[in-house]
Amino acid sequence: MRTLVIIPTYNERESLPRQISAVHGAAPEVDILVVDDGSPDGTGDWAQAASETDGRIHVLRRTAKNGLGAAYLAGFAWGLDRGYDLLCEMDADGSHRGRDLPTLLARASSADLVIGSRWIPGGSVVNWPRHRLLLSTGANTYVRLALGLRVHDATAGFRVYRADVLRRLALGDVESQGYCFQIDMAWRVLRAGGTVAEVPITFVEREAGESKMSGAIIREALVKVTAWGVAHRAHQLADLLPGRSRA
Ligand SMILES: Nc1nc2c(ncn2[C@@H]2O[C@H](COP(=O)(O)OP(=O)(O)O)[C@@H](O)[C@H]2O)c(=O)[nH]1
Ligand SMILES: [Mg+2]
Repeated sequence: MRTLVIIPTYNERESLPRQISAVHGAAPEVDILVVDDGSPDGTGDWAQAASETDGRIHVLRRTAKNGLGAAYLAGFAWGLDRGYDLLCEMDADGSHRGRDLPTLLARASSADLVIGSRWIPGGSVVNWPRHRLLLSTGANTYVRLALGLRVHDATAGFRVYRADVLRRLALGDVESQGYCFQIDMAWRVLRAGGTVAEVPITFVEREAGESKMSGAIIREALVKVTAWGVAHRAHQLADLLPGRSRA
């Protein structure tokens, strides 16, 4: 299986070298694509230099900070064009441990999407402040209620997709920019008839650099999930009305 680990970066100069070593330490055979959005701190320059000495490292340099969703979509297109079988998502900041990657990759033999989950037995979060724990558990509860999504960690960003499921999705229609992208993608995989598996991971809060989580990102997720939920429930209700049946 040819595997590509996509790492989106914005100002991760300190964390990225350690993340790449951790990934290659645990899975030496995988290729890595860094998708940098013009980080002013030189992350893209570092990645470019690293790619010139290690053939497993590649860089996609974009000019403006356009959000996590757009960075991943560009990374998926790059990887699908080059025939990778598995496309992974991982953060640059050390939160997703290299040592958990082989477990996710192994599980992808029997699932279209594998999520590294904090919220199933065996999963955990290290060093998160209370407000981040509440945000994550609250968001996941809301997603389950609004969309009926049977996933425990729908916002998780440590994932493995089988290339064939990504090819079946209309990726050009995905508009989610921030972390809502993760929910959007999990829901699309399930609606396309794909299978989603979760494996427990230990998520470790970053030691260097800053989180890009913001009020705008939270609002985008809340507004979008609510709109999708209303449309989904209206559709379910319409199916129950007399004289209406599923085609
Ligand atoms: N290319 C790109 N990467 C981003 C953007 N926003 C966040 N990231 C990266 O996405 C990953 C997760 O972001 P982070 O700020 O750690 O979020 P948190 O873990 O939820 O606090 C990190 O590797 C970030 O550098 C963006 O707009 N563009
Ligand atoms: Mg982080």
